Amino acid sequence: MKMKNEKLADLKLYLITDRKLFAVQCSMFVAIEAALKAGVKYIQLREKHLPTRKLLDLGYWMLELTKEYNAKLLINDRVDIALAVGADGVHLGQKSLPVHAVRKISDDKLLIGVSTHSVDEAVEAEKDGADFITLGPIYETPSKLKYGTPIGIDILTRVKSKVPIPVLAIGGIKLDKVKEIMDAGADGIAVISAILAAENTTKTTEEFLRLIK
Ligand code: 3NM
Repeated sequence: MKMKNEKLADLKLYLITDRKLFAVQCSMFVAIEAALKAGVKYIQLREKHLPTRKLLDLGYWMLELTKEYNAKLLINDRVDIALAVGADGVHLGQKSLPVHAVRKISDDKLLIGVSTHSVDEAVEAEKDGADFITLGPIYETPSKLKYGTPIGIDILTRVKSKVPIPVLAIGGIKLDKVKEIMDAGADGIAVISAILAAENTTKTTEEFLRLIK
């Protein structure tokens, strides 16, 4: 447990991938590398609807890249891919395998994050043994329907009073929202578009890191 808490010390800014924001895959790598250079320490490979072997190859690539910058790689949903590539962890959705089952099949070797969208889901994830959670969508996201109605910032305070594990706010977060999110008690922030679609990835990432501290 101590080792896991130490590992989570850098979990302030969690960058999530989305190949659909890029015309070609190599541009995504360029953006991710810029964010890593700027200091991001946690990346989630979240590429839905890719054939398993393509995802595996992408996982190997991403692991090489994140290792170069001493950052952690978590794989969305796919415990099998996380274990096969030797990733640091897995990020589970509400329909993924539950945390206790992942702990069992991974021999407790993976860091486990869980996406939550309400106080109940947050409490449940913590009870089930999650190392950290994301909570959202806090604001409107570019694809509203996919992530649901915004839940607002007040829920961060309520969840923080009930769960001791790190809570990262997610959903529609841009630089101008960081202060109110951190003031509401979040431990950090998870983003896709604010960094991956930024004109200047390096500057934006540095600014996020500065504001979160
Ligand atoms: N999960 P952006 S919101 C992947 O609420 C994801 O669980 C969410 O993208 C949740 O930073 C979201 O571009 C999208 O708004 C985050």
